[in-house]
Amino acid sequence: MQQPSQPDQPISAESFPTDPTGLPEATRPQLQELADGDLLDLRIGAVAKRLGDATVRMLGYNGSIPGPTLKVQQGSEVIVHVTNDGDLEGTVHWHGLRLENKYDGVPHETQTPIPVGGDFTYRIRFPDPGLYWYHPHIREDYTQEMGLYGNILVVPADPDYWPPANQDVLLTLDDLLIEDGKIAPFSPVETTYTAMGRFGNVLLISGEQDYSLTAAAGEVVRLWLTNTANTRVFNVTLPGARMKLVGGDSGRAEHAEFVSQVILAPSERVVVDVLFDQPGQLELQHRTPDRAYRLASITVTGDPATPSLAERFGELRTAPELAAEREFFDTWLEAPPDKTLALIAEMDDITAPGQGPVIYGCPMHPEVTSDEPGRCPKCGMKLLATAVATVYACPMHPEVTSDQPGRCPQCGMKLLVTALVSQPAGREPSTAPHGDHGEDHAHGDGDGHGEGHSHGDGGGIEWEDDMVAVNRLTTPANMRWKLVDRTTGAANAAIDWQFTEGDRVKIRLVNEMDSDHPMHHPFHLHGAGRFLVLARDGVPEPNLVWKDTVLVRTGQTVDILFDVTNPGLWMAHCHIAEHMQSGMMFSFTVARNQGAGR
Ligand SMILES: [Cu+2]
Repeated sequence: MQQPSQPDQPISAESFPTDPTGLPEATRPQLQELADGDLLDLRIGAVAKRLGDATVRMLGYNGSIPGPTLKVQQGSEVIVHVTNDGDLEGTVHWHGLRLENKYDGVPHETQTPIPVGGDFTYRIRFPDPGLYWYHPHIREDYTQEMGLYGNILVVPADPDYWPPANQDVLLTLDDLLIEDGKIAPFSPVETTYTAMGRFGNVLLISGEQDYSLTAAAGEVVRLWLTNTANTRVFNVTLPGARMKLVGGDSGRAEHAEFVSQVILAPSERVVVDVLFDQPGQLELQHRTPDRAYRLASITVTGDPATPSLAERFGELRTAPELAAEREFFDTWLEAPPDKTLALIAEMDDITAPGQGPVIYGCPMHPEVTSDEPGRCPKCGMKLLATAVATVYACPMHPEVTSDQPGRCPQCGMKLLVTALVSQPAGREPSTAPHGDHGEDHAHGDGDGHGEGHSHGDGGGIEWEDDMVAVNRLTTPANMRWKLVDRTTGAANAAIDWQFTEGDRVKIRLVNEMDSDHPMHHPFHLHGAGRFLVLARDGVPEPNLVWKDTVLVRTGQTVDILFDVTNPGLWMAHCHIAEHMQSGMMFSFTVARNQGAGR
């Protein structure tokens, strides 16, 4: 196997450029309908993006954030000529597509990175209907946060594949970390925020802070949702309208199902149909156990929908191709796993002071302290050492610290007792999105979509960054995320799985609590195939859908059945950008099946 793509080549600059002066303003994504054999030019370049009163420098495909939406026919192939005028070398990964290996966009393994000023031509195929997306695969923590993502809608060959809908609305769900009117700084040489991933404090829905849409009373709107955030998990609800789950990562669901909320981990897709039965003003929301955030405002007008699909909305269809998979389901459920992969973290004592007395505390639970190293009884996280001394710091300028109370010389703000020291490894206010869209609603009571079971309040999901001070200091050097093959003991790039085209492989993903920082991970497999979730914590998956990413909650065990179809060298990784960048990935090979005649 070739050298893994980590670490990325450092570039020699103090920081990435941040000045938006003179740049074209980011536009909204264009819909690009492409026929078989069509050519699309896709240019990566800098744009100026207005966010409230601030204008920041971001990156876009063809000048828009998100990039253009590609609408293509199932079974077709298109040619995409990519020009890189971005900030660093790049590739384009076509997420979820089972395509030819050499166009998968994995740097060094399947293609040479496209240098700044260079170009590359991809031929991409669409064997499966549904919703997919594209994004870079180098310094994804930076490039994806900067706006490099776009959707692909693959129209099924079977016109009756989806139930009828009046309109299609594609929404990318993202967040961006803004500090002092600027995008929080990135290091060009290393990924930061590797513990929790970089949570944003501004939500961007299809690139907009205030997304709005209009529907007619009685209309059925199909919402095509993609989570393009670095680490934030979204729980989408639409109070006042009926919502029907119809599809997921790769195509339709086994059963259409009425739901009150849908959860999307980074890179996951969900397709829901929504019936707006009466005129009024509604809000699409992201609900955590503590808060509700507005994702979009929806105006439902009094004009009657044409045609009226209200009646047919009540139909709950079953997909025959997935019903067929049910026939063998019990056999796979009972079979021992072919591969077992543990998801764990190793964290250095990054807050450890050099000398003097120390106490140990949990960064997530400041009330938990101990005289000795150990783990937090509440969340299992490694207790971090801190000096028993008080340090004061400016909340706006973390570089300003003092051992005395006082005021910040830069902004005059009162220095606060910090996190890091006085309260062991302490807790700061989280980076919960605020401002226009961070509306505090009544307590969401989390009426459970029924996925998996819960560990702690968040259901095994870190909904916000509750340890900002520590998180900011974590890098691949002091925080190592690992995928460990429990059979061979190999970790990350040392894992050497080999499959053959046509294989079906049962993989067990174990998110171990015995880890320095137990946390959820969205596990992604590249286009060597696609998989079904068999069971979560032993509970058989009630509604199947073909997937490329599965959320493995804290402490959870998820069994998947991987249908291996495409030969080549493919990646498996956590889709929290900062976790992948800190090494939580490996590649595996799929040999061509000589007898398959493909
Ligand atoms: Cu992860």
